[in-house]
Amino acid sequence: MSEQFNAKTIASRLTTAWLGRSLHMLDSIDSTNTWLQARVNADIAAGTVVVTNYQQQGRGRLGRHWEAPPGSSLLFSSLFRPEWPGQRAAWLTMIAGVACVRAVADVTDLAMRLKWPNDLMLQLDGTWHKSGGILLESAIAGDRIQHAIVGIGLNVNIEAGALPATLPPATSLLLASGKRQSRTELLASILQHMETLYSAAATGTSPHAAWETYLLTRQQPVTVRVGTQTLHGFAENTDGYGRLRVRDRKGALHIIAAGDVTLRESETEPSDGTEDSST
Ligand code: BT5
Repeated sequence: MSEQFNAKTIASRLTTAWLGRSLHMLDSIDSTNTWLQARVNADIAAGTVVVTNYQQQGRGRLGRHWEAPPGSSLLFSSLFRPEWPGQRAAWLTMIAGVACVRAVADVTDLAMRLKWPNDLMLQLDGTWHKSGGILLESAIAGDRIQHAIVGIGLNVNIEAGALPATLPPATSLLLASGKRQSRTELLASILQHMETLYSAAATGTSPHAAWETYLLTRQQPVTVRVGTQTLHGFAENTDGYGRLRVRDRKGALHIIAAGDVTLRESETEPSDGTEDSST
């Protein structure tokens, strides 16, 4: 029997002080990020969370789609009004990533890891698969973050045949653990970890050190795509704002704020440094 997943069951498991205490559960919606975006200038409280069973237009970064069959996944967004310096926006992605890793460890016996900048990864048959993603949308005025909407999509109980055909390959907690998992327990735990990490960040404690310990994308050969540019190099680590530090084979250091990364098993790819893949 599938678990009850509604506002009442979620509220009954919630341990947070403020995150998710205002919670909207909608059976079907275009996108939880879009829903909050449309209301952000109204008098909607920081800590508001919107959850859905199905998104008709789930979004990834750069206009990409997020796909999940009805009732299979965690699909939710949280609103924050941090008023932190703009450079710290990536802290919210870090907070969400660390919270997911810790919640998955609490509720299941799986060791989730993170792929820069926003992927939630699980190992299946010895290779890393994408099991979720984070979509951060923030508004910065002057040097301050006015608001930030943190959307999380986590593949909980998606069966093999229902996964989107993607690169990196997709998986779910069900497939990686061999059993169905409770969306309610996972959501309550993610929100608790996010609240704890956010409260620490609000008083100046960066989530960066914790985030980096879970990051697969360091001390690794990588290929990074930023727009039409492709860079082959070695991901050394990240800086305090979450930017990836990649050393190319000529020894030059590239500091990358946003892009897509492929982990490379070995240094077999051609080319040094950057190339333009648009030609
Ligand atoms: C992300 O973007 O990974 C961020 C995904 C955030 C989704 C949540 S759901 C709740 C909230 N409301 C929204 O509308 N969005 C957020 P990106 O790094 O751009 O990756 C997108 C790519 O992931 C797609 O182009 C596909 O290749 C792949 N993909 C789509 N659905 C997937 C899934 N269920 N599992 C794994 N990969 C998927």
